[in-house]
Amino acid sequence: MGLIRLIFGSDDMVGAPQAGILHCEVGCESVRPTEEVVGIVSEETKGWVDRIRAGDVRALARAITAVENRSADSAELLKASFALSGKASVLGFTGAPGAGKSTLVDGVAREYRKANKTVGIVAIDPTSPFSGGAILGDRIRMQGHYADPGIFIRSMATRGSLGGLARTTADVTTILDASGRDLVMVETVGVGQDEIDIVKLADVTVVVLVPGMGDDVQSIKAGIMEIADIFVINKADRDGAERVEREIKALQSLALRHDAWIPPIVKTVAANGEGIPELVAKIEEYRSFLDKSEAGHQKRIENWRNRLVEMLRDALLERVERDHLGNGAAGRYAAEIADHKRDPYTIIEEIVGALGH
Ligand SMILES: Nc1nc2c(ncn2[C@@H]2O[C@H](COP(=O)(O)OP(=O)(O)OP(=O)(O)O)[C@@H](O)[C@H]2O)c(=O)[nH]1
Ligand SMILES: [Mg+2]
Repeated sequence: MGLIRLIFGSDDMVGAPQAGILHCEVGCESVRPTEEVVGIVSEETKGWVDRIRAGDVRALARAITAVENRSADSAELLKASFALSGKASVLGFTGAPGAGKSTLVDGVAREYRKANKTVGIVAIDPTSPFSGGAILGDRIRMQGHYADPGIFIRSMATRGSLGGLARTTADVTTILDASGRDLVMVETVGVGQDEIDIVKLADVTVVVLVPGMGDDVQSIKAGIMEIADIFVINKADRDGAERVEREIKALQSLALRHDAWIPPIVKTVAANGEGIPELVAKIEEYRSFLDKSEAGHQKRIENWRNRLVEMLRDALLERVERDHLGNGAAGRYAAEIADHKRDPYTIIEEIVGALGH
């Protein structure tokens, strides 16, 4: 149990805030920060977070950029934001390029807006160096939302992502969550390891397939069966939707899940909104399944176990690079090893042994 540096004005707080510091030993889960972040966070960061919470879109955009660039102020910002996060539902959408993910995300966002829910969208741009067009495409398709402050859209390039794409996406999600959005949707292409890591962030993962993929369902089955909570067969206006459905069902009969949920299959025509209300209903059904079954809590614990290890790996490596491998040291070690003057095992022992000193 940690020290929680927070808060004023929460109803269900355990104990009274003492100079802004609350020691939490039992029932920490019920401690929900609401209004202000205090403690070791600087006044400047506090003001920044307050502006984000108040709906200042520029402050939010600047925070996301800081996190993407791992700029010096991002660590403090994330600490402050984390305390305020954990309330949004995170929905992941993944599928092949052009499957209609952006159109679908757009439709789902509109549907949630009807219920007055606020939405943050992170679209991960495909890795191609020529993908400027894709970002633009997303912007144009989603531009209908631009006038609506209830929807915040951010495209993120996969290239040049510092500290790993999955981690950056996770941190951006934390910022959007802390900004008070009810939902955060993450769109990512494909089912490579990176994407799987990204959707593991999500409470609900929607895998988007389209008719005419042929053997593709087969070839990506390991990935999609592992991550899909809901299948969407988009472009159901085209021939072959039934075939894709049969293929998914066949694979489902072989797949094992840790929980009792059988991922439903929803057919949509995202381009004209058909099937979107049904999809939202399934998303909500799964969310309440997660709440009722404790599976959601377990899923979050499991995700954090993985993320913690990743974060620790990044942090340790960063530190080793800074303290032990700078000023050409890495090159010197490498040359010594290549020339058989020293062995790498001893060098690693020395470096690791020096950590913490
Ligand atoms: N026929 C048909 N076309 C659709 C449907 N949904 C989307 N499209 C079209 O498919 C194309 C790709 O849609 P996007 O939403 O950009 O797909 P995406 O999966 O986000 O694409 P990337 O992000 O580039 O991987 C667009 O031209 C859409 O208008 C649908 O249900 N039926
Ligand atoms: Mg897209």
